[in-house]
Amino acid sequence: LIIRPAGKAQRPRVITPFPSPKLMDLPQFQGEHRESLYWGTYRPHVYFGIRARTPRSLVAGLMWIGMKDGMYHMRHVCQDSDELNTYGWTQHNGRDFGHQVLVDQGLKLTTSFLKSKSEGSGYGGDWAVQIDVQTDKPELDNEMLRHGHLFFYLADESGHVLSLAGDNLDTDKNSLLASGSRSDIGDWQLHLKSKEVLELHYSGFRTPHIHNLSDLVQHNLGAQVRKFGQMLLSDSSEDSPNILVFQISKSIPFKADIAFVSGTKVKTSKVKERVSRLTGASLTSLLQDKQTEFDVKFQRCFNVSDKLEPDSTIVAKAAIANMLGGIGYFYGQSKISIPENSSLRGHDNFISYWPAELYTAVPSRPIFPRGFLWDEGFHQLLIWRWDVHICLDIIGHWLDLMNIDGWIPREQILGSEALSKLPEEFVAQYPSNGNPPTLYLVIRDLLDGMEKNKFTATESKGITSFLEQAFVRLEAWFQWYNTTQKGKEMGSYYWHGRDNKITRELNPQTLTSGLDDYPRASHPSDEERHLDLRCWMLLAANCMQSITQLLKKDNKPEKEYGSTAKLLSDFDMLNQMHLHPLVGAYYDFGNHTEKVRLSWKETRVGTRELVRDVLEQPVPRFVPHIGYVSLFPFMGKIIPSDSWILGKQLDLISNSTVFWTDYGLRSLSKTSSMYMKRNTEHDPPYWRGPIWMNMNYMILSALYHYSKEDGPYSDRARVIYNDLRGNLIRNVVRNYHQTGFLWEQYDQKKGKGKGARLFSGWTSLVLLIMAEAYT
Ligand code: 6A9
Repeated sequence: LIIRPAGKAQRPRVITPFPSPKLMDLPQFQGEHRESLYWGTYRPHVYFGIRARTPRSLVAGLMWIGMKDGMYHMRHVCQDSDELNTYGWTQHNGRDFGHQVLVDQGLKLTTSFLKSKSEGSGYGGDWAVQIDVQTDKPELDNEMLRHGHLFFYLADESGHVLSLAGDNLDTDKNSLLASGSRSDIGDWQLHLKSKEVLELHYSGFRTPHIHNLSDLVQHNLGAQVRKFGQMLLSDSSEDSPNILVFQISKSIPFKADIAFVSGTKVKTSKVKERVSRLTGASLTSLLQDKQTEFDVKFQRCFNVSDKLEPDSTIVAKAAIANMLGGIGYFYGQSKISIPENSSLRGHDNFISYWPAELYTAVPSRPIFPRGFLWDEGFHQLLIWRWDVHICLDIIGHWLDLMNIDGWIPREQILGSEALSKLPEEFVAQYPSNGNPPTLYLVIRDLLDGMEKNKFTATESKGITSFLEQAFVRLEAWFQWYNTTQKGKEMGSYYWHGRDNKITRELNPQTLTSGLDDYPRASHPSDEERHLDLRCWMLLAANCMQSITQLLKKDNKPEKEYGSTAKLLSDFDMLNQMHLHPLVGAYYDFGNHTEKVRLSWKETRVGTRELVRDVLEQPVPRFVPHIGYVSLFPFMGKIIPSDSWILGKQLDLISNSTVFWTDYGLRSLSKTSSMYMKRNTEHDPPYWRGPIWMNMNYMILSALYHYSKEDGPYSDRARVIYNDLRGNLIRNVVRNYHQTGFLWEQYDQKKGKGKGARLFSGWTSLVLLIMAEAYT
């Protein structure tokens, strides 16, 4: 924070919070709601981790020793390089239960999580973890598969001291491992129980840097190996430890139950009863009940069982379970880039946003374990159908990140654990840059759901009072886009912030649009008209209009949104600005030439670099690439159902040299000059061919819509809809069973999963496709 020396000490505008009551202060998010969501598996970046929704929490987690290429490796933070055969939640309800399976070569771990609030529990209740260690290759003479080594830790982020139960831990006699005290939950205890005799060791550390936990444990073990030739923790502790690590070793198979109980100071708190309820046979049976409950709720929410093969049902459940199990809680300050000429610029070229909490789902636990604005809208399409209170809580957190200008930073990298995942140059957020306002997509869905009586009275009341309080923020958000992203011509918009000085990119990226390297005008300028943004604005205006109607706001804003919506859905105007009448396809407009290429040049003596050659003067024109952007008017259902243009869109979709593949619709037509072209030496094609689930979902939604509209194209839309839906489901299911994961995108040639794996963000929309639940 920058404090001005004299006069009014004023915060720079960009880091000034939006001046209206926060959504998270609404009564619906206090009391029981808040307490019921206190503890959770909110550390999606580790294989198994627990924390509370509070800035400096007591956190718990699991490590184990795995083996790769004959070497021992510590498993802790989700990493592709660990090459687990599979991992992820097979069941999770987002609240008090989750069941995860991890297969690491021959080792099979199951981690089950359960919360329970009973008489005597402290704030947030108690929780338990059952860890089941098995091997499916007992025949192998492999030390790793004979002995399992688990490391379960507790760490207090606020530095409180954790007390070890004793130097000689003997869980046979006494299950207590550790205890402590915190202001949020009172006194607490950690217990370990098992039917088997476990070998137990421990180490204690004192450090504020809990994101280095893997290193701490590895160093401790390394030293032990060197001294004694044994992979066992040292059974010693630094003074006043705030981290305790317990090593649990036993020949495989075995099971260990860990129970965490709080509020233990009070005599009558029935600690013993609670621990025995949360361990052993009782825990197993509680977990079984929760499994059944999950299955019943799954059927109630998505109603897919009669539509699916058993193979697909497994994937369907993994999709929602991983979406819910991937929800995280983060706390920290975004870094905001400041322009070069700004007086705010000190020795750093960024300033910090205010410290903020974010409760959000994440696109990918190993690769992108943090919040992304436009991804979140897609995530919520699934989540509201499961638990609308969780959905509102997440949207509320996002809207509370809005600054006084109505801007919300796109990528949320909050806290040291999140920061440790990526290089510094990727951290700063730009206040001139947007990202598709997909939260309007969810809100429209919620409004629609209320109209169709999909919610209970309490739920509807919750949604309405949420919107009451959110209204000013949603308005400001709309205004931010409508003013800062508008184009030269009335009713036109373009993604601001593209770099027009770039010499290395084949086509300067548009990260703001979410479609990163999807080809746009070759020469960024204020001449541009971006079709996708225009359609997002129509959605936003429509949504704002519906909210004003619902809340019966005075009709001035309603009229404004109504007239914007009318302007943007004017078919003739849309066609004038974006339709190529001969091709029948929709395009962006901008300063463009097709004649660009990358070639190797000697830029300085001895250095050869790949740079862009422009072989022709760009001119203002349509940008002739057919791809996802071209289909936005179709996705927005703007095209009248009897228009020949609708017929043209169906031609393009079903044409296998344009969109169609056996695995879904490709992002860019094969006929495009940028099809599968690298953007720079280091950037392979991303949105230039591969198949993405979020866009396929939107396109299916439109096909479904047009198949039900009267008109000459409804039969054709239905046929294409069924084929496309079948292709998408088949391919994702096949990949899941072959590889063990959902993937970020799918290759358009063979359908193979690519990019990030264990990408249970929008790829999970495959479940809504199975359920035929569309926006
Ligand atoms: C940069 C790289 C060592 C890219 O799913 C999240 C986003 C989407 O919002 C976006 O539409 N993904 C899509 O095009 C992933 C973005 C990850 C950025 C990370 C750091 C350095 O890695």
